[in-house]
Amino acid sequence: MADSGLKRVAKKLEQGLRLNLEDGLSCLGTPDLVGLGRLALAKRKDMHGMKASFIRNFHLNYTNVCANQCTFCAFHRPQEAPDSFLIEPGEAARRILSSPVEPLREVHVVGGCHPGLDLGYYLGLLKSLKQARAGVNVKAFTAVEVDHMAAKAGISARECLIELKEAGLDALPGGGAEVFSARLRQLLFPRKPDARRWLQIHGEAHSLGIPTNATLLFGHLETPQELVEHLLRLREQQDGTGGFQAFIPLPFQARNTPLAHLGGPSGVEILKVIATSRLILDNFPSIKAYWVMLGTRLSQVALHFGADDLEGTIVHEQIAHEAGAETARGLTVEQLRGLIEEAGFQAVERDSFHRPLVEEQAS
Ligand code: V47
Repeated sequence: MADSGLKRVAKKLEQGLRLNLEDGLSCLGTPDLVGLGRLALAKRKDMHGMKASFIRNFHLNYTNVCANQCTFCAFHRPQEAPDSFLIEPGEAARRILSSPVEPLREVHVVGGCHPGLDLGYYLGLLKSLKQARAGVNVKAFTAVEVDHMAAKAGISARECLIELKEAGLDALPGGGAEVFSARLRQLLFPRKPDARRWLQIHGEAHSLGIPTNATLLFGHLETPQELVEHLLRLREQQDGTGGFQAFIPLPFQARNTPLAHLGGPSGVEILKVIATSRLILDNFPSIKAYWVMLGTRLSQVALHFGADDLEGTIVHEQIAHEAGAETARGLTVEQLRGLIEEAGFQAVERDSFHRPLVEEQAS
């Protein structure tokens, strides 16, 4: 290992010490990609051995109407746009009933902040999905959507989460975090709730026994320092409230956005962020290689750089594809198993709570 910064990181890891901002910057800045990967692989093996997980799931985007109009997003539409849509609860149920994935374990539900929806819509959507498929888990609504629906209903985020849980909410997805930087928020997503609010809503969810995920949108205008600070704030939140299950780094998909000229991060940058996340987020059980945004080929490599989960079958992804993602809209279980096994790992089917399914449950 030629790089002195990475040597220091390796030594701290050997001594069981936590990485700090300087260490994170050394990881991102190292020319020794393979050396960094080795450290992350060792950490990943300590936590998961050679297992890599996935879930039979279905991504449902119930509306593309969004008041936030973030600059990095190609999915949102104004309500009056000819291609805006809103899926009613009954139609959502029909869609998951006709999903080709059997048995479906999880529905991942995310949408825009539609100004016309009230809390009744969200509760109805959850109930309808739960009724349509007995036993399915629903991972729904980012902290940004929870903030939006609570404000509209005139209740606190906590009260809102309690109602959602009673209607069938099992977990919160990790979207909407973007980058915890006031500078970038001002530039790219000024209408979204700030980092403090995003973290507070996740903390409330954890205290109610609702597990959540966290994301980072990277490869646009963020500095390495902003990126590492994002990871450190997540680690601090997890120390306090403990309910994060997985971290999902989202490489910026630039097409059809006002930032198309930026192009998005390179393969090397993506692998460095995955590895750095694994090393800094020592209290996060899982790091997902989100194949939709990484591509299936790089996702296989990411398993060697700290990732331990490939998300799932997904079936019909929309957000990344509106922004030019060239991957399939969904993968079959056989394809997911094939990707994992070809990369040299043991494929493990899991449920929404990252518990491995035993053979007969998994078939
Ligand atoms: O919230 C929007 C981001 C998120 C772009 O929790 C973009 O298990 C890249 O959060 N380029 C949605 N990213 C995806 C997401 C997710 C995906 C898979 C699993 C889980 C989970 C969560 O995508 C949005 C936003 O942060 N996003 N536009 C873009 N152009």
